[in-house]
Amino acid sequence: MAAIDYVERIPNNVGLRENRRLLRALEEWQPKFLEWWKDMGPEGFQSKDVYLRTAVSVDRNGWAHFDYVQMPAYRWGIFLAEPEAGKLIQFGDHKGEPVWQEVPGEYRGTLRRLIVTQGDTEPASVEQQRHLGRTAPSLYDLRNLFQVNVEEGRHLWAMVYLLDAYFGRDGREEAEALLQRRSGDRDRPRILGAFNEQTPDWLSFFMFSFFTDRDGKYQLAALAESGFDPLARTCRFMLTEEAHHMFVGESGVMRVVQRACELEREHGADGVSAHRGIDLATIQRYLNFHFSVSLDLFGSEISTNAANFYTGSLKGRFEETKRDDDHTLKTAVFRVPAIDGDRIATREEPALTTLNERLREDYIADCQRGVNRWNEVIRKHGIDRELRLPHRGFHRAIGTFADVKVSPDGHILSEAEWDARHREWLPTAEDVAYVASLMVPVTEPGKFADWIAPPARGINGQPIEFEYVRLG
Ligand code: BYC
Ligand code: FE
Ligand code: FE
Repeated sequence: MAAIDYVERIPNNVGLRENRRLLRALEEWQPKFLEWWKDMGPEGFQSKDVYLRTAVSVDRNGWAHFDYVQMPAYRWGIFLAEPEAGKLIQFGDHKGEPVWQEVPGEYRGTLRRLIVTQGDTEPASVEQQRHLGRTAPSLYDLRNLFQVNVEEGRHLWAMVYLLDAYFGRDGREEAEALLQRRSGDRDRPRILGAFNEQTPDWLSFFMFSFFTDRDGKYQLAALAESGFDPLARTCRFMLTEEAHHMFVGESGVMRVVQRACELEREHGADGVSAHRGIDLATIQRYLNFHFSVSLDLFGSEISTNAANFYTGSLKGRFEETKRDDDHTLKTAVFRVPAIDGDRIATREEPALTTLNERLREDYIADCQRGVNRWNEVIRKHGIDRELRLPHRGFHRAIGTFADVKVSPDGHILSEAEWDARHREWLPTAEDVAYVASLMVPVTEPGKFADWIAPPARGINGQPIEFEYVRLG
C-alpha cells in the first residue's frame, strides 16, 4: 500500500507503478532529496504559500495548473516528452539505427558522466540562490525565484530518474553524490565552474537566469538529440521549463535597465545611483562577468570529448536535424578562434573536435538577440549608449583564452594592462557593495524596490498586485 501511495505522490508518465525496483530506488532517494531541499533550498520560506505552476502532465492542460503550494509539498515528478514511434538516430556513427531504449554497454561510462554533469548543475543553482528570498524586490519576483528553484529541483529528479532507471548500483551512488556536493564548497564543490560562483544579489540572479540558464537550454537541446531515447525525451521536456527561467532573466534585466534609463533621463547618468538605481555601466560589468563565466560552460574549443560524444551519437548539435549536412562530420572542418602571437585569429580544425565551439556560437547569437531587446529599451528612452556582449575571449578560464588576458573589445593585453583596467570591466567590490545595499525586501503586494521597474504584466493573468507569496 505504501508503494502505491508513494506512486501517487510522484506524478509521472514513466509507469513508475509497474517498475518496483525503480520505485524502491526513488523511494529511498526521496527523503534524502527533501532533507537536502530543507537544508539547501530557499531559506526562510519553506512554510509559505507560493503561487506556483506545477507540471502535472506533459500535455497542454498539464501546464495550466497554478495554485498555492508550500515548496516542500511541490509535486516533483518525472516527465518525459512523448515517444516518437519508429524514431531513428539522427547523427554520428549510429545514424539511421533505431534509438536506444537501454544504455549501450560501450557508452555506459560516458553517458553516465554526461547525465551526472547535467544533473549536478540543477541543485547547484538552487544552492546558489537560496539566500535571495530574503531580499526580493517584490512578491512577484519572489514567486518567480521559487518557481525557478522548484523546477531546477525537478530537473535534478529527471537526471536521478535516468541514473536509477538505467545505471543500476553506480547510478544510485551518483544520485546520492548529487545531494552531497555543495556549490562553492572547498572540499566537495559542484562539477562546473559557474556553479561554484556566488549569486549574492538579484542583479546577479537575473544575469544568471539569462546567461547561465541559457547554457542549460543549449546543452539540453544538444542532449535532446541523443540516441539514448530516455535522455532525449527527458531533455525535451526540461526545455519547456527552461524557457520560463530565461524569461525571468531577460525580463528581470530589462526592468533594471528600464529603471536606470528612467532615472538617467530625470537626473543624468551620475544621478542614477543617487536615486537608488543601478546605472548602465554597472549593469554592463555584471553582464561581462556572467556572460564570460557562462561561455566557459561549453568546454574547450578543441575537445576530443565533444567529438566522442557526437561520434557515439550521444550528444548532437543544436537543432541537429535542421542542419543540411551529412550528420557525421567525418570530413568537415570548422574555423575556431586561435591565439596567433599577440593577436586573436582563427584556425581551421576538423569539425568533430570543434563542436563545443559551435554550440557556443549558437549560444552567443541567442544571447545577442536578448541584448538587442535590452538596447531597444535604452533607445526608446533616447539614450545613446548600448549594452554589449564582450569578446568571447574576455575573462575566460577554460580553453584557448584561459592563459591570455583579453579586453572586452577583443585585444590581447599584457598582465599590467589587464591589472590597470579590469576594474572597468568586471564588477568591483564597490559595485557589489552598492548593489547589496539596494537589496532590501519589498513585500507589499504590487510594490517594487527602487532599482527595478514593475513587470509589464502579472502571472497567469493575475494582476501585478496579486499576492504571489503569502507571507502572513
Ligand atoms: N568547469 O573536453 P573539454 C544547466 C572539464 S547548465 C569545470 O573541453 P567537454 C543549468 C571537462 O569536464 C548545462 N570543468 O570539455 C543552468 C573535462 O574534464 P576531463 C549543464 C570543465 O567534456 C542554470 C576537461 O575540462 N549541462 O543545465 O567537451 C541553472 C576538458 O574539457 C569545464 C551540461 O553542461 C567547466 N566550465 O565539455 C541550472 C551538459 N568545462 O575529461 C541548470 C553535460 C570543461 O579532463 N556536460 N571542463 O576530466 C557536457 O556536455 C560537457 O561535460 C561539458 C564539457 C560541455 C560541460
Ligand atoms: Fe534546469
Ligand atoms: Fe533553468
